[in-house]
Amino acid sequence: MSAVALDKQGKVAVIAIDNPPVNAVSRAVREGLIDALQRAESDPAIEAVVIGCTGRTFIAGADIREFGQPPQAPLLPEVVERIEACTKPVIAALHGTALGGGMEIALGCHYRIARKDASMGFPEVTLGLLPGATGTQRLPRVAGVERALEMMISGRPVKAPAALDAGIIDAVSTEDDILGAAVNYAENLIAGGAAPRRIRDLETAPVPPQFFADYRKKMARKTRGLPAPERIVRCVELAASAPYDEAIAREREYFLECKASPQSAALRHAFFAERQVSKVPGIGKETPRRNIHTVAIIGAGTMGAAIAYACLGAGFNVLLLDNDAAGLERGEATINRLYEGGIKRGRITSADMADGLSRFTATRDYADLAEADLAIEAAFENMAVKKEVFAKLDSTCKPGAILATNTSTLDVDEIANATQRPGDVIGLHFFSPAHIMRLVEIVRGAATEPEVIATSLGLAKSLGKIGTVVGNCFGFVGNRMLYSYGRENQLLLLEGAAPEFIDATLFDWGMAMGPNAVGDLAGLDVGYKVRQERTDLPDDPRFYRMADVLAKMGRYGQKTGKGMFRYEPGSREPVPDPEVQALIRQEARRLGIEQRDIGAQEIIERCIYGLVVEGTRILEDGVANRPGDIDVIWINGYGFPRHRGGPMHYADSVGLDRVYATVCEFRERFGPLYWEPPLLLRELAQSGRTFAEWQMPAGQ
Ligand code: T1G
Repeated sequence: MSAVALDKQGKVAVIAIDNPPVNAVSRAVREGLIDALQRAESDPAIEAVVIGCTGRTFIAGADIREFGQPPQAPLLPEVVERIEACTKPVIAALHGTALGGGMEIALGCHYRIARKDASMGFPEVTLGLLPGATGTQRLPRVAGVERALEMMISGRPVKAPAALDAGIIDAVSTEDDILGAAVNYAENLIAGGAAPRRIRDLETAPVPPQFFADYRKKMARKTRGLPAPERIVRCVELAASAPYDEAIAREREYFLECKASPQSAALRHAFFAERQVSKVPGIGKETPRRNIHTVAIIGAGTMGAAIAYACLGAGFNVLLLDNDAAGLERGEATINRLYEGGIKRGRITSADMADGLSRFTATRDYADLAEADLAIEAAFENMAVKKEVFAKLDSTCKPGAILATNTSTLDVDEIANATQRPGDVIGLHFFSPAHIMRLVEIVRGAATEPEVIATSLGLAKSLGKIGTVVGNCFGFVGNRMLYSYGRENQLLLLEGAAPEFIDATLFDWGMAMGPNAVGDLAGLDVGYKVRQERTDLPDDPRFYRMADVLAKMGRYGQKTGKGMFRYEPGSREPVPDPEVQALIRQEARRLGIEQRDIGAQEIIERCIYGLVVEGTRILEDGVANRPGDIDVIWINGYGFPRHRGGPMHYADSVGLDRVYATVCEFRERFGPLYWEPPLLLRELAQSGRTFAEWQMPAGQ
């Protein structure tokens, strides 16, 4: 079946693209478009042409899957120019999410009409690219330099009414049938004798000379490490200063540079990896899902209240239980505060708040949870407390209710076995702040039913989060790897690297925050308590030594005004503390560690390869379904730089042979306790394969 159909309605030709799921502009679509346009243009009965799409959206972009292959003619810029050169008026009919190459096709048309609920934009920068099919030259000509830069550098779409105001489209239709509305629009153009109107013939409105320099300064912090934003600015400068054809040639050159960049490869990997995570072995479209209408959250602390707020925002009925009256009040106050903050930032309205609170109930009585479809325990991180809560839930909640724990490290099977229904028990590890962080680790217990997993995946999607299914081990995937990353940080401190240098090195490398600043933010007491509960810590007095020393001194971090760093009252800015430096030297002496100068490269390799080695072990243990899932977890839960693709993709980009050689060197220098190379890493390195090519062995 052709991806492009040509139909005639009176004097109007209707070209309809049908390339599910999002009408991406594949090669077949590009060929079909040119062919259909050719036929419409040569048909004397036709006086105008409409280009639209069937299905849920207008074209959502070039087909990203083609980017890994050599470009295939006809190229998208050629298709756009061909549309614009048409001698008859061409009208774009926009609905759904008209994005990237789809918007470039729309701007190649002579007129544009959009359904009122349509959105449109240029998200290429989120893939490390720029609009490479004349978008950087057309958008500034219709929307102006500032609006064009804002849309292309942020990648954020705008709704149809805003696009109309900006001059990007010509009309907004309230009709569902946008193709029909576009045909009517075309008929009116014919009746009015309208001619083709080409954006390339417009001039870009001038901007003050200093504008671009100021814009570069403004965007620098947000776009560090990324080549595409700077090239987008250069293209827009050309739109305001150079002849169209010269500028288009440079746009193509810059696009190819971006497409070839490791950053774009990483961002495209992240895009697809985030869509792969929901494909879980043993869970298919045929797996039943349980209906979730009412969610009970047990524990009204920071996490519980934020989870409750997220569930309210997703339209669920929510019960919040805490056995402590003051704690429950604090939880309710937190939810109100989150609503008020959302209203202040314009994210939600007061009607949303009223609607949410109408579905909210606070209680101290487990009996009120009897009809909940899902209970999420967010109580104190202590096994005895969790077992007590689950025993109560087991005896209270209706049959078929899902019982989830928000534990970040504890054994989900042990919790499940505290109930008579282990098949209904699962881990839903939210990340703080739970209403903002997109990641949820869905921890499958040994007994967890497939439909409970499938329902949890659906819940994550309803919450607008990325649910990654992981196995049950200490720390699951994210926190298990965090121990390797944190361990190396702690060892580097004892060996002589200053905390502020470690943090600056990893921040400059791309991490959202340095590990020592993160420790002070989370609270060194939190990690200390978890380590006290563990019975499987390495027999190594250096393991998290400084974190323990500081925690025992009451130096918890921001919450106590000092931890690894000092904090001025009211400030969250970490300040190096000579007292900590002295403490580190003292502990190093006690441990017989001779301190030395340590360079940035060693810091990066030891912390990041520490993640890669642990991630490899996680794959060997079958705790993650694929390397991409590990990447998704670390990008969305721990601030790993998206433009490096996650730990496993990053290792592939370095080359597993090089990573393996470095790990072997670390084993020689630091011993096998932490640096024994996993067999899988050796096998992949020695066979010249990548993590991306690796598949979980069947049945694991
Ligand atoms: N190419 C190929 N596949 C795509 C795709 C694309 N552009 N967009 C989505 N898919 C697949 C996706 O992998 C998934 O596949 C399915 O469609 C549903 O997607 C030259 C260079 C449109 C808002 O960046 O933002 O144009 O997992 O789960 O949540 O200048 O998809 O089912 O097998 O995300 O409803 C620019 C990317 C490209 C838009 C829909 N365009 N897509 O979200 O569904 S570069 C984009 C999205 C470009 C030109 C430049 C979202 C969506 P599977 P989904 P959704």
